[in-house]
Amino acid sequence: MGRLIVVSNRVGPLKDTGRAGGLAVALVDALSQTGGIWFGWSGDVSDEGTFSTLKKTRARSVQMVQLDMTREDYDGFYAGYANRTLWPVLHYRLDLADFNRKFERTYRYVNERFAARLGPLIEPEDVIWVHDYHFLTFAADLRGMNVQNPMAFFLHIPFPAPEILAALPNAKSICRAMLAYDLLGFQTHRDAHNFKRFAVEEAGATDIGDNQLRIGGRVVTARAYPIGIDADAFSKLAMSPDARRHIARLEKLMGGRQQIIGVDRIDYSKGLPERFRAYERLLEDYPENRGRLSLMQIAPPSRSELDAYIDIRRELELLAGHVNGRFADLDWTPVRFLTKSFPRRALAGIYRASRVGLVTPLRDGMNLVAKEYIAAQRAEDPGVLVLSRFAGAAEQMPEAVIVNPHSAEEVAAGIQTAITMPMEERRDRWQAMFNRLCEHDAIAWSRSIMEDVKAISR
Ligand code: GDG
Repeated sequence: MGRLIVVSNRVGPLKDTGRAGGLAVALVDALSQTGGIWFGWSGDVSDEGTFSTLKKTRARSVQMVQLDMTREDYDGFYAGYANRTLWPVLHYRLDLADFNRKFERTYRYVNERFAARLGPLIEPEDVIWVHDYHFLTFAADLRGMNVQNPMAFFLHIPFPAPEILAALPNAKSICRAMLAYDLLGFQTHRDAHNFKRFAVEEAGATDIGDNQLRIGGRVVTARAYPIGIDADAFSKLAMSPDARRHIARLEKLMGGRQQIIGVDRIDYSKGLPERFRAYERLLEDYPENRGRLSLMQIAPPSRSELDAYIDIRRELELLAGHVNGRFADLDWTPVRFLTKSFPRRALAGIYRASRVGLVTPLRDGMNLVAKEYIAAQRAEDPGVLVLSRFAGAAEQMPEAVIVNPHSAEEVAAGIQTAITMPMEERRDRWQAMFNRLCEHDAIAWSRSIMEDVKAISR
């Protein structure tokens, strides 16, 4: 086979991938197997936009190639259609979706422009692997330029039930465009199933079994490839001197209390207000925990230019203040809400020092925090993961305490189960999940997608 071309909204890093996490590790591994190009947005807004000179950086056999967007492209494509239309719809939040024809036009245009700029760099033997909801229509644009190379796609976020997606104007045409890929990868069986159902019921495809659809004389594969993390490296990170320093600092601060940890970008999909209310419920229903537990929520802000994100941050500040006002004592703060980010090493230590990992999204493609929390635990005295049934990770981590994040009562009971769980049960559950994480790690994930796409002969 020829080279690999990876396409994603943000590109890199090529070096020091450990800092950026499992996805970068997996993609750099895939790229360095064959050499290739990682293509995407530079992160810069300029007047030339997608007509700008390509920015190129090389590290051994892998080249990063990036281009700018204009302010208008950014507003319509990235802040608009990607994050104000597709993100809410694909996370089942029709109430937050902004259906704006101009956003959609700009989205299609930016996909076309990116395809037009990548086109001349493609060689006949190359395999192309495109990532995420920013580029649903990208393959269709390349096919329109008569590019025949094998093309794979991976969706990092959920693919909703057809009944939800049908509310998106032009959903059929987006789905037909997606069928220009040869291989479509999803986080879970449910997502892959939802896609196949939509493709059959609304977009004229035929399900021919074995994860395959037939459309216009072509066969397209659609199946689940749950993303993994670099479990071994993360586990080692949790024992690094930096992580140990954080563990020692926290242990001193906690003075024998147990810590519950949450780590999420501030996003309405992550179920943070529901989580704070569930924690309040825990302190109400199980008063013996007062003064003995604390919740630390690390929540780096994201997409702060969008109203929905400003609103949720305010709501969380109010809720944290409310719970603290109601329950705090001279020497005890029930909730610590930190709206900043921490280095990855520190995070690994913080996970390890926490007795409960609380991961309760309302919808999540996978949720890597759930996996990182497990990878960071020590075999002798592992913490317990409380996990939303609506995180993709729940399909692969049934040994977690699985909860419905909409029910404060159920999440409170789940946390109570976690903090009172006997050591032997904690160990058994942890070991089963940790073994699975090591087997299905980030590199195994990208290799299985690459193997399947290479097997496709066009
Ligand atoms: C999308 C999908 C899917 C968080 N705070 C800090 C920090 N993080 C890191 C975590 C984790 C990553 O960010 C978040 O990953 P998630 O999977 O939880 O969520 P999304 O960002 O929404 O990612 C998701 C993922 O794509 C992969 O396919 O699982 O469902 O939505 O790695 O550790 N990292 C550092 N400091 C922080 O404060 N260094």
